Amino acid sequence: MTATIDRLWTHARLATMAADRPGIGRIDDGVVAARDGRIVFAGPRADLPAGLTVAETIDCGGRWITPGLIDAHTHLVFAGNRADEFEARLAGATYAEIAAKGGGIAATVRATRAATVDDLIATALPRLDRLLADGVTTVEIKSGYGLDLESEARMLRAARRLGEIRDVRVVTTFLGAHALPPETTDRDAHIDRVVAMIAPLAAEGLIDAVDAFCEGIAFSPAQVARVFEAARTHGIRVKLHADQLSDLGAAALAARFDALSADHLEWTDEAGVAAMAASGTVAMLLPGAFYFLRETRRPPIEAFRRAGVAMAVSTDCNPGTSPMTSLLLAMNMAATCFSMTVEECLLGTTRHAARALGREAEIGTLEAGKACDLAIWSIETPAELVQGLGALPLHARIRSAR
Ligand code: DI6
Ligand code: FE
Repeated sequence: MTATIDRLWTHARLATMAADRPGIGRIDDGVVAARDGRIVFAGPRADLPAGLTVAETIDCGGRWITPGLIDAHTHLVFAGNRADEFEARLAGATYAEIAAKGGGIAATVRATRAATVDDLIATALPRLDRLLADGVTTVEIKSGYGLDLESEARMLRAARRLGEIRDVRVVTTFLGAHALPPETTDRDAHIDRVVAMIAPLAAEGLIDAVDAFCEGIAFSPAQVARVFEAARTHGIRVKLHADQLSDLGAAALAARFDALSADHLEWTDEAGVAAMAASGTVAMLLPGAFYFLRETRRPPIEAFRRAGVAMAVSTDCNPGTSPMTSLLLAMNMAATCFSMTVEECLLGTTRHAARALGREAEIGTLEAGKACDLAIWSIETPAELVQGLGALPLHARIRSAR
């Protein structure tokens, strides 16, 4: 414990989300102390060491403090929009029919390829700002609408720049194996190109993780495995869009490569759950896409609980299947659509989301040593964060306060 601290938040109720207390780690008369952007103490006021020199004290007036929220699965950077496709689906067209006519992901690829880095930043900023208004301090952003080296690089550069323009931690994921680009019908040839993109993108510091879409309409387990082998060669961790629309054994494939997370998981079977439990792979649940596509098959939440698989929740913000820019709303959908508890939703956007990004040593809980990323809420009880539909309960957002 350092004798001097920069900022001390007092009269707060804390949800530390730390594993040393049950549930959300509730502390009723809590304080958080920070120095050089790091938490040096978070706990009951009575346990705060005496004799500290405090530069600034902030009275929270009984408000709640949680770790800054983490949106650990987004496609935030893209150009254009697909509102026309939404209207067509309302009139009866299916996602597959729209894709067959050159819509769907291909439409976003066309718009994104035509956009400059500045264009991509300008269109992503309002979405990012909406997420920040929900107390998000870390956001993962995937590529995957460029599908050639230059366009993927532009997306990832735009993502990195967003983290400089706004006070938010950005984690980037290369999703070159998202869809087949319009110039080819040869899936294996696209995988060859994706594999070859990893080295130059990694050399430019643009890749924190590698992702793929394992699905009948996207890439097979064998094709995904080739991408993951290449990622492994470069020492880059992987994650996977797995078992969203059908069961290809994708969750087990992710586990075989020690994936940080397997995502979606509506069709994951018991073997997949067991494999994820053994590898410590996080189950990333994305109720926005489930809701927006009016899916009916729910991920095996009860099996994840029984097996002790950590569950995370994110927006999956994307123009086609989850045009959602509220992580609080994603939590509500996880509760209403997937019957997750309030505690699971909150852990799923803090401690477990940090794990899904491989950043659990840095963020996700209020504990000494972690970055001082805080969300301060004008609420009476944490359940309000999950209950609201479009509410804006955030009082203040602190990012690594100095
Ligand atoms: N799964 C999805 O739901 C999105 N990507 C993915 O791999 C769809 C993205 C889109 O339609 O633009
Ligand atoms: Fe996604």
